[in-house]
Amino acid sequence: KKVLDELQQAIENGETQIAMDKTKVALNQGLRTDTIIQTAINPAFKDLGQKMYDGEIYVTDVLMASRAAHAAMYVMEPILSKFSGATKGIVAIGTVAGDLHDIGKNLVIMMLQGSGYTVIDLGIDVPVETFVEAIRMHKPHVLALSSLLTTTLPELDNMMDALVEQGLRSQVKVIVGGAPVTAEYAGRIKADAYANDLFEATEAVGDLVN
Ligand code: B1M
Repeated sequence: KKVLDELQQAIENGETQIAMDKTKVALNQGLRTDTIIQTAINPAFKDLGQKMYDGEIYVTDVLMASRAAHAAMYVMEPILSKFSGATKGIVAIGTVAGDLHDIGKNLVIMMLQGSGYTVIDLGIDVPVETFVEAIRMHKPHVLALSSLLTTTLPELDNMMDALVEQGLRSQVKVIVGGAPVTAEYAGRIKADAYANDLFEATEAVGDLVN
């Protein structure tokens, strides 16, 4: 679809207004949010990641693109988060300490909310202590941890240790995700689940609360 190519391009160019307009056009054409995410937003960042790695673009370019993507996501938010009814469970989510990436986490949040979960978003660069505090305060069924950097992966392990040390391990299920996280890693640190994308994340949370 032409409009999805244009949306991808607008995101890569950091053109916020165009990204919002193209998202509206795509929705008006009857395209589904998951199609928009998978066919325009994800490829934009795959492309940007490669260009960033190759040194063809700067971090500031990626930051501009992130703003455009957030704007596109904001247009889809009312659809992704639309749900009425009793909550299916509480999920506390955050990006681990030292890590500022939140685009994927925010997509996961929208999808979870749209599927009927109450989500407590602790934001980015979240220290282990804050997660622990949130578990005590909100008693979530699931703790969802996002890590996008290989350098912050050990934070996932630290979090699992903290849960055991604080006597909270049996009170909460843990799901981990983010580009460098693998099912193998999740198994090694004894997390309860791993998800590769927002769809898997929502399905896995469903399994964990039941
Ligand atoms: Co960053 N960055 N970045 N960056 N950045 C990566 C991750 C990188 C792979 C790029 C590269 O070099 N090719 C690389 C990491 C290398 C590594 O660790 N091996 C990298 C680097 C190096 C850096 C900096 C160090 C760059 C610098 O300053 N020199 C710096 C670090 C800052 C920090 O965090 N301390 C940095 C900064 C940034 C920006 C701020 C510019 C920006 C982030 C803006 C923001 O998030 N608000 C940014 C971006 C955008 C990226 C790339 C290009 C795209 C990430 C993204 O949003 N993807 C990324 C390259 C790449 O991934 N291809 C890159 C789209 C998003 C929808 O996908 O986040 O994977 P993703 O989320 C998916 C799944 O992973 C999963 O579901 C999501 C939706 O399907 N998922 C979960 C995610 N969390 C989940 C949690 C779950 C379940 C599933 O439950 C718990």
